[in-house]
Amino acid sequence: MTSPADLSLVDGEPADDQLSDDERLFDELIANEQRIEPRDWMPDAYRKTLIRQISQHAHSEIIGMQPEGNWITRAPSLKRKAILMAKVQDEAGHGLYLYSAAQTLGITRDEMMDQLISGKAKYSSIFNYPTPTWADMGAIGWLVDGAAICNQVPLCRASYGPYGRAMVRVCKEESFHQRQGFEILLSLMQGTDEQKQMAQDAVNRWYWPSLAMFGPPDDQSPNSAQSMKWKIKRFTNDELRQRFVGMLVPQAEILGVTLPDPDLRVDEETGQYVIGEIDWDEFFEVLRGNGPCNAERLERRRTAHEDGAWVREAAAEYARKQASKTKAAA
Ligand code: FAQ
Repeated sequence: MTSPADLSLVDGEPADDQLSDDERLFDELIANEQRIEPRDWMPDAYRKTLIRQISQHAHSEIIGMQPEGNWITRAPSLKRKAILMAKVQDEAGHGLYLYSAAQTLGITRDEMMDQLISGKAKYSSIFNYPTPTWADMGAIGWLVDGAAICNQVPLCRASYGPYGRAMVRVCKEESFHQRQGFEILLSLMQGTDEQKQMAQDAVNRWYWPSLAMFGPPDDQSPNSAQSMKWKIKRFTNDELRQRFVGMLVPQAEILGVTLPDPDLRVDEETGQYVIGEIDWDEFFEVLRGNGPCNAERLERRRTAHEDGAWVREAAAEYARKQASKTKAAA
């Protein structure tokens, strides 16, 4: 007969009496919904997963400034410029909180930046699509920030303290971003026929990529199961995607836009929305670096990094002088 301890070995996990005190404490904290903090012991794989997810998230915020940054000088009024500039600055702030959260796990900012500009690191697929019209600013706010909120509200309860706490403020700001996008689309939908068409075209462009943003379907998501056990992720990619579509449908009705999915319907038995087929080939191509704007986004990031070298040098020199003044005064 197989004892429960043997069964857990079959599962690939050590039996309880083989766990070290550190491992047992870690498991207890997770089971009791308590937070893991930077100085706590944690399994190597947990640390690596967090560094992977948090750094990718930070890179997404930083690269995500580009599609909208493209419109700051061309926004249709001073008010729209000011709002867009504030939004893009918020994304920079989110990137910085997230880089700081990742640094608490033992990776340096320089290492993360090298991974990004060398093209080794992933960042969200969504930021590799172009923004040809002003209506794209509305569609990004409504759909991309909307998807980001759906994905990130559960991350406020992530088991790693610095990540969960960073997410609280990020979500508050994303919620403002989503409303400003909705309001841009609403204004356009109350305008001329051309403006209405421009809004609908932008929704058509961003709808499917925003659904893909939640990540591959659950049966092709290698990281989900373990991340959910560790309570980093609280829902699977498909669960969140489903929730997002349920949120969009009534909002699309208010806007008067059509979601470009002829197969979208409610399943009568489950009451859940059933969506058409997402183009996963396109998604994986974007991840391989072959999306419409991957090369341009990385090139711009590289140039910005090189152009910013003198700022980093000046800041380091300032810090050095301050430190020597403090030392001399002591
Ligand atoms: N793009 O096993 P899973 C924003 C990768 S911030 C690129 O399911 P996981 C704010 C994934 O990394 C948007 N790669 O992975 C804003 C993994 O590759 P790896 C970013 C993707 O980690 C708005 C592989 O596929 N948000 O929008 C994508 O369990 C407007 C297998 O996937 C976050 O990062 C993708 N879409 O779940 C800014 C949220 N999806 O690393 C400016 C935090 C998957 O094994 C303007 N992250 N991959 O080589 C997460 O919640 C998770 O990491 C997921 C992926 C859900 C993204």
